[in-house]
Amino acid sequence: MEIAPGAFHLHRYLALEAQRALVDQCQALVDGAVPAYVPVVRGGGRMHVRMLCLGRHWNGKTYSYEQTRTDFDGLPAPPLPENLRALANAIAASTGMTLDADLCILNYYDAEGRMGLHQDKDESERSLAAGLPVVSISLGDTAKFLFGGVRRREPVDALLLESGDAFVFGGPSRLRYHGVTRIVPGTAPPGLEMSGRFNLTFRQYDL
Ligand SMILES: O=C(O)CCC(=O)C(=O)O
Repeated sequence: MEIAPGAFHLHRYLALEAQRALVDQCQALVDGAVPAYVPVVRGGGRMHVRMLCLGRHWNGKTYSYEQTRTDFDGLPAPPLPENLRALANAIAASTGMTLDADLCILNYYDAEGRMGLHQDKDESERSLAAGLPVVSISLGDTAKFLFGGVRRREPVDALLLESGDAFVFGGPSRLRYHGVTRIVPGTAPPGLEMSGRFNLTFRQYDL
């Protein structure tokens, strides 16, 4: 469903089996040799998610991308797995947009997890100007997601992102503000045997 020009909510895009495989993969990644961590952003605030960047690392102190986690432990960002890249590109294509994803921010939200209203604008100027989409995949507990305009003060729509949903925003919607106000505990499909929520957002840094 197109909720704004260039913004699509693909409800239940992924079948349960596909979600299960992704949950296992996400769990292995966040517990891997380069583990997820809680970023501290400029100004000193701790984020309310555990984050792992794949392909490129997003530095929460400088709001820019780099190959190693200089704001945390100096470890290199793990590569973006090919199956995840292909999935993100296919989701973008299903909305009529083109993406050759080269990075993913994987976040884990526990029952208290949230993310303030923000724009995704740290990719290259060319990528942003081209409106290359962000592709988001949600797994586990439902999130209350806010999607606003390109200025912070504009009104926001509230929608629920459920397990298996994809959300794509590109073109004229690429710089819309968005955030997560809360997680709804206990709403993950029982077959996933998980609590909390994984969210993956795929982006293409440059053309
Ligand atoms: O968790 C979500 O649905 C949104 C994540 C997000 O906004 C981000 O990673 O920039």
